[in-house]
Amino acid sequence: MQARTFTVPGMTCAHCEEAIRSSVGRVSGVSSVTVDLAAMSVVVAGPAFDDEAVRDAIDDAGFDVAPA
Ligand SMILES: [Cu+2]
Repeated sequence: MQARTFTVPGMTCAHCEEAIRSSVGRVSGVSSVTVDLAAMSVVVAGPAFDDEAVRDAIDDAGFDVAPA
């Protein structure tokens, strides 16, 4: 099991949250996506996933990931 927290400052509402959840949820090896709008965080967990693929999925949803 692997978990990473990504900081995504551009999320403002439930639609943003859903867009991220749906896009990141399709990444291979991801089993859960937890979005916290107030904390601007996206916590991704799963058996094995590629950080870069998650970043790309967040990007595809129309959001920028803050540099770690
Ligand atoms: Cu929104």
